[in-house]
Amino acid sequence: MAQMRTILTLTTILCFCIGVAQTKQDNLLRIKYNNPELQSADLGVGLWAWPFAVDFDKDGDLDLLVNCPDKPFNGLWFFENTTGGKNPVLKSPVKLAKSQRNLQLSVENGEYVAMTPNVKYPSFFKTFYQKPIHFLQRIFLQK
Ligand SMILES: [Ca+2]
Repeated sequence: MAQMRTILTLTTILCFCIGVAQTKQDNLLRIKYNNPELQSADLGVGLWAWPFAVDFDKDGDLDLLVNCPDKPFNGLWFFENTTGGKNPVLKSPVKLAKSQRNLQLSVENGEYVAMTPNVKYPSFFKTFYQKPIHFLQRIFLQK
């Protein structure tokens, strides 16, 4: 009886998820690549690109940083948000630094911090990959 209840619950959850996904998909409009009706350009960086919405220039709106550890545009790229608001217009990218695989950003004490596996880069927007803190070394030093 418990197995039957579990199967029924899982089936209900699955149907709900499919229904929500279908509803969201129906509201989306696919924009054709290189659409001449759009007054914008396509944004392409490269393989395995990883976007971060952050206020890099500290002007109050979210800019776009894209980390691309592969080809053809290896690097950490800054797309400045020039308009703010819900439909931002981004400037052409500026390369800020080299890329790192598995880069993640977070905020610590009001400042952006970057991390890769076992390494933390404090004050990332000022120093990028300088002054890394290796977690394994810190653990060994504390023994
Ligand atoms: Ca900004």
